[in-house]
Amino acid sequence: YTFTHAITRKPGSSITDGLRAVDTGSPSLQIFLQHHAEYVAALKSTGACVTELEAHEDFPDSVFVEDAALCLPEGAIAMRPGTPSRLGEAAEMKPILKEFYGRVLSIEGPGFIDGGDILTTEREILVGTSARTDCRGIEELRDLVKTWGYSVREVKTPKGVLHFKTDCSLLDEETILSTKRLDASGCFEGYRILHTAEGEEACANAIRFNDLVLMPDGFPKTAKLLEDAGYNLRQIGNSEAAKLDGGMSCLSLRF
Ligand code: CIR
Repeated sequence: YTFTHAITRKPGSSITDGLRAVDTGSPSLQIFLQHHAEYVAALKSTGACVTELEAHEDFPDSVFVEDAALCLPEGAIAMRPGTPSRLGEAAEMKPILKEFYGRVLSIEGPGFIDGGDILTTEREILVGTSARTDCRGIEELRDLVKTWGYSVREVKTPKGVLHFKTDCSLLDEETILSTKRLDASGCFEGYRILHTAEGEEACANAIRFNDLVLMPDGFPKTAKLLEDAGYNLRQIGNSEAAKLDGGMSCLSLRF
């Protein structure tokens, strides 16, 4: 959770075509841009260097850069997003990653894997199978990172939840913020778990970024819990990303 860099991409006007599980109305580009600026400012306030890519109108969901790649200290890996409209985002991200990394690998397929299903902790890489990520994608990732000494553990994203990290986030080397429904699957044995408050499951997708924890605003009980636990919390507007099932982690690649 200590990072010197982040990559973000501005939302474009095609954001109104972004994918969503349930239609709760079209996101407003203007409000999304304000929230996005707040988010970028919070990342920058920790001293990190933040690359802000211009909007890519061909890919309505490309503001959610996290799904296109996995960034590790040893190298970056372009993912293979498991939904047709997002598949091309990985190839778009590759040249950008090459500006920072000598080594950029790719998931070639036939499997699929979205960055949102990957939680990297200090001891392992957890990857949830989901509607976007399958066993073959996870196997290919496992082979790629084995040489760098990482162990990949396959877990399950709860049914009806978009990504594994929709329901959890890493807060420090041993602590994970998780919904009760995900924790109930038993996948976090050995970690310290803080549960999102009842009815506030939608704030589980937070990020620890250097000294800050960024969390969507509007979840007061969980916010208090995190503040009481000693985290330096920054609450960021997320109403428009939430209409497209996005949260804090989706909006950046961090390394
Ligand atoms: C999608 O369905 O792919 C986007 N509307 C939301 C992606 C959110 N990304 C993430 O959780 N990592």
